Parts: sequence; structure tokens; C-alpha cells
Amino acid sequence: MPIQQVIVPDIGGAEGAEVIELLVAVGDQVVLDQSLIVLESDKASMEIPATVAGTVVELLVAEGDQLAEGAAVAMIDVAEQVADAAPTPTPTPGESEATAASDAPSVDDVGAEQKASAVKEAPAAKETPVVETVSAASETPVLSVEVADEIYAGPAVRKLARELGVQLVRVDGTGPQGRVLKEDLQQFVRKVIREPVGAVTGGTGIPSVPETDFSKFGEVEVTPRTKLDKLTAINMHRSWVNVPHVTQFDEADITDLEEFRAGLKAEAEQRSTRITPLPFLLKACALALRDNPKINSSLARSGEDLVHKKYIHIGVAVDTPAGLMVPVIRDVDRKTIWELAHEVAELASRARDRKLLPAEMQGGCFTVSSLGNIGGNGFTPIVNTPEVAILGVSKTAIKPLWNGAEFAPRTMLPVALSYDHRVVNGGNGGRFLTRIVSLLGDIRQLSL
Ligand code: CAO
Repeated sequence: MPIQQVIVPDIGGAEGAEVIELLVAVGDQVVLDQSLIVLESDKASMEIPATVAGTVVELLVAEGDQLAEGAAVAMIDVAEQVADAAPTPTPTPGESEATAASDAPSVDDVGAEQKASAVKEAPAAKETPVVETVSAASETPVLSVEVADEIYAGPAVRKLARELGVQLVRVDGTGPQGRVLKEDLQQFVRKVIREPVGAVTGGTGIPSVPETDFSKFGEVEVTPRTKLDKLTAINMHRSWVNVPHVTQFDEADITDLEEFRAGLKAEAEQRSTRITPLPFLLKACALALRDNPKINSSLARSGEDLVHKKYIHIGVAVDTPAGLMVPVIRDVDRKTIWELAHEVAELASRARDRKLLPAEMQGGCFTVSSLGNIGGNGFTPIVNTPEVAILGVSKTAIKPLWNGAEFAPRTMLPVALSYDHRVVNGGNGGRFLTRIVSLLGDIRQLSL
């Protein structure tokens, strides 16, 4: 019978990939595509498959060897009857190790047993591709999987999965045809370890995003994220996955406010400050919070109670070179527009210089995120938990507004209110936003 050499195929240019595991020994029978060895480069681990079915007559590598594309791996005495039965796609044969008894057989073990018999009855495998099958009809399932589900993974990965107690059905495979690779398993375990206990209470959980090697597609540069960026990401993610968000949109006619503000410029200079629409917005929010106490509350952790705050502290999102910071202005309802203007400028400047104290970023009841100076006509801000609502402010535009007799040019400010729908219902949100719009449209009310 002809003897054929198996070589390392194209492994994406990896040089010096190390042999970390031998999956077969001399004398073993192998089927087409059965993994022979596992290579690990600095980027990935990969299993090198048999290119023919037959008997391994010589292994040309040892653990620890460094291989590149074209290196000889093994000599296989080709067995015609097995080669004929070679299944496609990528089979994952189970051998003795895959069927090793465990106290509680897992879905993987069940599949491995099925494959072990598939190897023995190789000719029949042509009709039935040799892949792991999790079936509701299986006699010893440990997962309540309702549908048949194919799992592709090599023996080394299966062995590791068994050692770690991971059911492969739960791991997203990123290899060819969804094959589960060693790094998929590692990624899965890392994710599970990071997940807070009890985070997933139902449904299917949050599927992970597979890792992408962007350098495969072009030049890339990797830079470390700032601590602040990473913290913001954690907070955003926490809010996004815990809070059912609803966002309502409106526009405030701030023509009169803008006229009034223009008239304050000289006084602002005298006071060595600037006056933007933001202090007016803060004041309007404070009054609207006072009138709508539900928006000024937080959900108790148990979910049983609402915590009503008798104070009105508002956070202001500040865009800084290091990332997003949210200093909190205390007792906004008791401060004048000048005091608020001064405090916003002072806190924003210290945020940009990274001079804020932790206490100055705590205790907020509500947040205002103004992108007005940057642009856009609307966005959906993410609630800054444990607060229950946030106001997103966009750029003003002059628009024609019907005044009952004619269209008149008015300065319109787009506002968007996102809220936690576990606490705030549409009526609460609608009344609150309408109040803000009405206060901004009639600045006389702001002083009341
Ligand atoms: N429409 C049009 N112009 C606006 C505006 C609006 N809605 N809001 C502010 N402006 C104007 C200001 O009036 C000012 O112009 P003048 O000096 O001519 O009056 C100019 O834009 C610059 O304002 P500013 O940004 O310096 O001051 P501010 O009080 O409006 O905002 C601050 C302060 C700290 C909120 C802001 O600088 C900032 O960092 N915004 C970004 C917030 C952010 O990133 N949010 C997203 C969070 S989620 O990723």
C-alpha cells in the first residue's frame, strides 16, 4: 500500500509554530482530516489534519519542535477502504481518550461515543458525516438541548473541555465550519470567570463576540485604552444590559432664551465667565425633577423599593482627552444661573485637567449630556445607573414654526430623554420632557 507524507499546510505565515501535543501514535488508524498534532504560534493554536486515511507508520515530529509550512509531520500507510469512506466536512473523530469514562457523561462524551463507533464503522460514515451530534433523542444528555446541533472540535480541544468541565455546545467556534479551537475554549472560560454570579437569569445569555485578527486584512496599530475609557466601557455596558431603555424626543423653542442669553454676554465678561445654554438647561431640569419625583429616584437593589431623593444633584457629561467624565453639580435647584455657569466651567476645566476628586463625581440624581457644541440633531443617551434618566442635548437649528398666523423663524433645541423603563413609564417621561421644553420656552418660569 502506498505510504504518504503529511506536511504542515499553509498556516497563515506562522513561523516556528510549536508542537504542543501529539494526538496520534505510530500504529494508530486515522481517517481523512483527523487531527494528528496541535501547533501553537503566538497568534493561535491549530490542529494539523491527516490528508489521507490509513495507518500512522512514522511520526516525524516531537513535542516542542518548531514547525513552519511544508514541514513533514507523519507518514501514513494509505488504507483504501478507509479513504473511500472519508467524511466531509472536517470530521472530529473520537478515540479512546474522547470516550474516557466520566462520572457524569457530558454532551461531548455522548458525541464522542457516537464518533468512536463512526470510526469503527468507517464505510457507513460516508452517508453520515462524522461530526459530534447533540440530539434530544440521545439517551444520556446533560443539557436540555432541543435541537440537533453539530459541534466540530479536535480531540485536544475536547480533552481540554472535559478537564475544564465545559460543554462544547456552549462555545462559539471560530475555526473553519465553526470548528471550536483551543482559544475559543479559553475565551469562553475567561468570559465565564469574569461574569458576575447570577448575571444571566434567563433566555440564552449574551453571546460573545469572536476575536478578530484585524492584521490579517491590513496594517493596524494597537494602543492601550486609558483606565478612564475602560471604566466608562464597564459602566456603559452595565447600564445597557441591565436597564430597559426608552428614549423620547422633543424640541424646545429657545428663541427668547437665546435673545436673553445674548444680552448677558457683557455681564458674563465682567464676571469673568461664559454663559452658554447649559446653565439654563440645568435649571430647567432641576425644576422638572422637583415636579416629577419619580425621575429623581433610584431603584433599590432588591427591586422592591424606590429611593426618592430630596436633593437635586445633576451630573454633566464632559468630553475630555482622557475620556468621558461626569462631575456632579449639587443642589442645582437652589443655585442661580450665574452660579451654575461658573460651576459648569470650573468643573469642566478641572475634568479636562484630571483634577476632579472622586467625591465630585458621585451623588448625581440625573445627568445632562450636551453635544450641542459638537453637532447632530439627536441621539439616544445611555442612562447613568443608578440614576433612572438622562437628557441628551443636540445642536440648535433655526426652523420655521407656525405661530397661528404665519411661519416664523425660531431657534429650536433638540432634546432626547432616555429613561429606565422599569421605573419610569411613558407618562412620567413624557410629562417630564414636556415640562423641560416648556420651561426652556418661557424663561420667566425658570426664575420661579
Ligand atoms: N446648540 C448650539 N450651540 C451650542 C449648544 C447647542 N445645543 N450648546 C452649546 N453651544 C455653544 C455654546 O453656546 C458655545 O458658543 P458661544 O461661546 O458662542 O456661546 C459653544 O457651543 C461651546 O460651548 P461649550 O462646549 O464650551 O460649553 P457648554 O456649556 O455648552 O458645554 C460641556 C460644556 C462641558 C458640557 C461641553 O464642553 C462638553 O464636554 N460636551 C460633551 C459632552 C459629551 O461628550 N457627551 C456625550 C456623553 S456620552 O458619550
